[in-house]
Amino acid sequence: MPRVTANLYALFAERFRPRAERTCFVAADGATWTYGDVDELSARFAAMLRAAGVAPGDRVVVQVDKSVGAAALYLGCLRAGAAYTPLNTAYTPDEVAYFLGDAEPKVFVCRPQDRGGLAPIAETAGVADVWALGIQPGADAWADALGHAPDHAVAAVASDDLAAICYTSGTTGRSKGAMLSHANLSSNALALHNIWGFEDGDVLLHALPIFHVHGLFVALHTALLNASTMIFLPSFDARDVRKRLREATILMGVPTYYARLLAEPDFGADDCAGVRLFISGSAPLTAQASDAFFARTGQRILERYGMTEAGMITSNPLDGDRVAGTVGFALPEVEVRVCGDDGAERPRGDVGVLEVKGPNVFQGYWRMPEKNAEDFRADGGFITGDLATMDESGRVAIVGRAKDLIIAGGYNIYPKEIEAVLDAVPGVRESAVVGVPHPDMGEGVLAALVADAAPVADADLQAALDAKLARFKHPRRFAWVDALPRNAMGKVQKNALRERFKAAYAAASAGE
Ligand code: MLC
Ligand code: AMP
Repeated sequence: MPRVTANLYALFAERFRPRAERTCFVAADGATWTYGDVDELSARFAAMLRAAGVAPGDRVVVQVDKSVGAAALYLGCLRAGAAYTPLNTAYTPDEVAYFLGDAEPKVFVCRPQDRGGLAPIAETAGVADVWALGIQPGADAWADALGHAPDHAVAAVASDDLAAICYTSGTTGRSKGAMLSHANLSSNALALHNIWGFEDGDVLLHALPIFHVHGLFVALHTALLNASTMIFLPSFDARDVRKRLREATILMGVPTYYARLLAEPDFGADDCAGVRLFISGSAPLTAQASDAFFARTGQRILERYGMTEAGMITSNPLDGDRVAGTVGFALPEVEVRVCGDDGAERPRGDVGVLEVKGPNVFQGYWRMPEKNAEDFRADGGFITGDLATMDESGRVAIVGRAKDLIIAGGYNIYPKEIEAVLDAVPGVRESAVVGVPHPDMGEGVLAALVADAAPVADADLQAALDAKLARFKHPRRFAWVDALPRNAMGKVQKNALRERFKAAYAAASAGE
């Protein structure tokens, strides 16, 4: 039964409207927006979306730089009942073409500088409207929104109606749209706001991108629920973040953020004096990094674990032991179990695949019934593909991945996608892509290649990658081998490659 109160925006508004005069966003240049301003700007975007014919359930695909306008557009989509579908700004036109064809949005919003190149792609995909959105109101959709009278209505939705579709790459090489409902997002936001003890006066230092779950849902939602001020930085720069930490009480980041803060000379307790909570997730935080941060600042980073398909799943406790190398306990109302391939729960302490059930678990992959049949148990449990252990107290540690996935700087990279591009390069017989330790990004991407005859020039491999894939996915190391190691079944032994090339990035620096 559709209800206004089931809309995630209604939950935020209920919390922040009584505090409308409070500062919501402080931009990098010091410009500020109150909660009242953001409420109104989102109502203008909602009016513009409605005027463009966007109806509840329609997709709005967005590939823009982080800005207050982008956040207000997201909130406008919630108000209009549209399914917000964010894309990483690093994706190439080729990748965008796939997303537009798959999501079939009513509106595609891109960066002003990309519009010329992407409009024909959107047209081919049958998208009715292409808008450009810059980081300031200019000759763009932000300025157009300001020309619309605010439409304060909030669409009535059912709790399982879609609020967002977030694409995640897949082991098959085809990206999948994870369908997240209003109830998925609101239940997770409320749980995190509660367990992380948000207080009046908390200020969030928001340096994450807002096209993925971490920055868009975990960080933004908890702050909105608390009517907290967000210091809204366009991206993570260790020096800027260090400076702005003095105004913040909470920082959320991927492990690379903490590695980069630790790499700052003299970074220490003085920088963090006002911060009550450092949170890490999206990739494993090593016990070594956690201990180094503790030694330097006196603060133990709180590590939590989640994924696009289920939002946050487990968290170390706010009060109580934050144990390095573990991701803590299931969130309230969330059930996790460590299972064998047959779905039977393993004895405590044994390694198995983590399965999750609860109000946070997504509605399935967009238009992929076969994938949904594979990844869900009959009781609604979702198979995460992460290998985990659970102790007697319910504390979970992520110990590996059953899925062939690399995580670099908090971005997921699926080897299959890269192998398909490399295998198609003339002169390449076959390839295998693995993640190996990287001092800055956690993992670095390495391609082992077998040549038909002589090795292909790096420039030719690079040209093929440039044409197809976002740069963060590109291998920065190519290793030519006589043959790929295979087991008796003929399957490539990626562990052997990871072991052989484990030092490939040992001397790499940030961004290399
Ligand atoms: C940038 N580059 C990367 C990269 N980010 N390479 C690998 N992995 C990454 N994550 C490359 C670029 O392609 C570019 O290469 C070069 O680095 C410099 O680009 P940049 O944009 O200046 O990089 P930088 O600002 O240093 O960015 C690194 C970063 C950023 C770690 C700060 O990637 C980041 O903010 N990551 C956060 C990701 C995140 O939000 N993950 C959450 C997913 S949700 P070239 O060759 O072009 O120069 C999720 C669920 C959960 O996982 O549990 O939270
Ligand atoms: P994504 O699909 O981008 O949402 O990434 C989700 C994946 O990130 C999970 O399935 C895990 O493999 C990984 N992940 C997230 N948080 C952690 C963590 N704290 N420790 C280890 N892996 C993590």
